[in-house]
Amino acid sequence: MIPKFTPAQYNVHYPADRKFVIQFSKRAVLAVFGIVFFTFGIAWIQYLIFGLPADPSLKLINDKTAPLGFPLWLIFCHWMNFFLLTILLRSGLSILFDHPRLYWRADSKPGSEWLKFTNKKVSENEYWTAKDDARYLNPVIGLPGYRHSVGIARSWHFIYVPLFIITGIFFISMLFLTDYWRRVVPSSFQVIPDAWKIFVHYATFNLPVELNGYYQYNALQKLSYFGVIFFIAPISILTGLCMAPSVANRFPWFPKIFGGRQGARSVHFLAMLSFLFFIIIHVSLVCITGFKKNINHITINSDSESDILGMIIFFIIILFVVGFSFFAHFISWRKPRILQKISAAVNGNVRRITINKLKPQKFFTKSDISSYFWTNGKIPQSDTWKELASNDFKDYKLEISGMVKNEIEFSLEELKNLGKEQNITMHHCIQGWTGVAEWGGVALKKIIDIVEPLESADTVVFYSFGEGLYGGKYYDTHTLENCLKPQSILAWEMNYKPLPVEYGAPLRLRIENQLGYKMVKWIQKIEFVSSHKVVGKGFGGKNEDDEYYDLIANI
Ligand SMILES: Nc1nc2c(c(=O)[nH]1)N[C@H]1C(S)=C(S)[C@@H](COP(=O)(O)O)O[C@H]1N2
Ligand SMILES: [Mo]
Repeated sequence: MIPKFTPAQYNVHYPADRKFVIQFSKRAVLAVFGIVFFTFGIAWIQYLIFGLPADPSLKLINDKTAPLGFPLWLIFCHWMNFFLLTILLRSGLSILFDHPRLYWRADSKPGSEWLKFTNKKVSENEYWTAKDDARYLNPVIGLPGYRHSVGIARSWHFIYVPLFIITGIFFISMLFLTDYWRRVVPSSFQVIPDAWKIFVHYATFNLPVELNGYYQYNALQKLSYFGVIFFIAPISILTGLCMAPSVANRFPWFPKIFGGRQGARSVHFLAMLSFLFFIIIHVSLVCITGFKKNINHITINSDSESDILGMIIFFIIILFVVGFSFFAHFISWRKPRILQKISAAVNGNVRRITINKLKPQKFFTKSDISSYFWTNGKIPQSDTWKELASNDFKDYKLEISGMVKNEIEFSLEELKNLGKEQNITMHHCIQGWTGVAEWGGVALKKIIDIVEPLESADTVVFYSFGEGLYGGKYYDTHTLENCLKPQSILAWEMNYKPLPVEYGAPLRLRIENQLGYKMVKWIQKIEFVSSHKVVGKGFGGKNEDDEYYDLIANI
């Protein structure tokens, strides 16, 4: 199942330091303890002073007015969601661990996290990349787990998200098309004090009267189901959507609802935690309150204790889900190109018919510039680059070749004489961090006009002096069309100062409608070709070749 890693891959996926730690900020710890102490404390005070409140379930014991049982569509949605959540949660964690820090601020500044899974303190004078910072996740928990599997994890996540949304829409429609909404939508605000009374029972280790779930849920149960269906699930979907840079770029107000791009990422994680918390309590209570009976409810819609068909179906479902997890790992490691292709097809098409029809907006100003900006990429080790760097790149020549009428070399001076474009933009790394910076440099269009690409040249390749994660030259490709966009520049300036070495000196790409990995740093040369298929392994870039990232990363 696990592929034979090359030594380079082995080092990446099994780093020497594999452990992760869970570190909450002081404020987050205070908030969590505050909530727990407050709720449990008040429950106990009430219990000790006023005694156990009357159990609101008593009046419901013989109430059979709500629609009873579990129709087939509901059973289907229940298990479908169970299956989908195993994939979404596990792949989501794998994505998270590629940048194991959660923030509220858009600059993703180390030190400002409310939760992180690493104890690494990032110091100002050390070159510590976001890739170095990724943590190893056990593949039993993560899909696919290990380190740096964000490309594959994203494929799983995004292939299954549409199914989750469709199931949700179908489920909620059916609730309201039938009478079943009455089982999960509280009919009055009385449900809140009633739920509290039940909570006081549980919190003080007094089990409330147990209602048969076939006919009735108790108030706390009803409120939790209502919350999961109408709050947690929609919030997961909305925060997921507004984390997409292509959405944020067109509807800047949307992520602001959740406190910006990183806020949305944090809320997305909190929604995942809520799901996890709900599942743990739900499954425990299903077990405690009569496992066999409960399973018969939700598999064969039978209230009998003796039927064993329900158990058989249950075990088949569990076997399927576990079997699928193994299958998912097999695909992830042995056939990742399939995932890369399906994910590109699904999301490429969804994007084509929706978001691509709208123009992104410019909306950052000088005051938005981040005080911290993560780095990625291996600083070039070649003697050529080091020599050039030692001389402030005075001898640097950018070589432009391939399918052009005029092959040419530019010195930095000559490039600067072509004029300067400046943009303030938010950089989105596929790993999850963001940062706002100003970039200044020459529009690629100016260079393209000079070199005059041949009719058949369709793709522009940017080669770096530096290496990729597994060795070999870092490169990436862009369509000629995209390079001609006004916000596609070769930058030599960052935040109004000469581009620092760590950020890609002497020249780096800024193609503002793309994700971070498409922006090659430490550019050595540019080549015009007929298609991305003729370069490297043929998938459009170093990360596309080795990490199964998308060829098109429009944002
Ligand atoms: N040469 C080279 N360029 C690269 C990379 C790399 O590994 N090597 N990483 C890319 C990725 S994944 C990101 S997010 C951005 C990071 O740019 P920054 O270091 O300026 O933040 O650079 C991109 N360009
Ligand atoms: Mo990145």
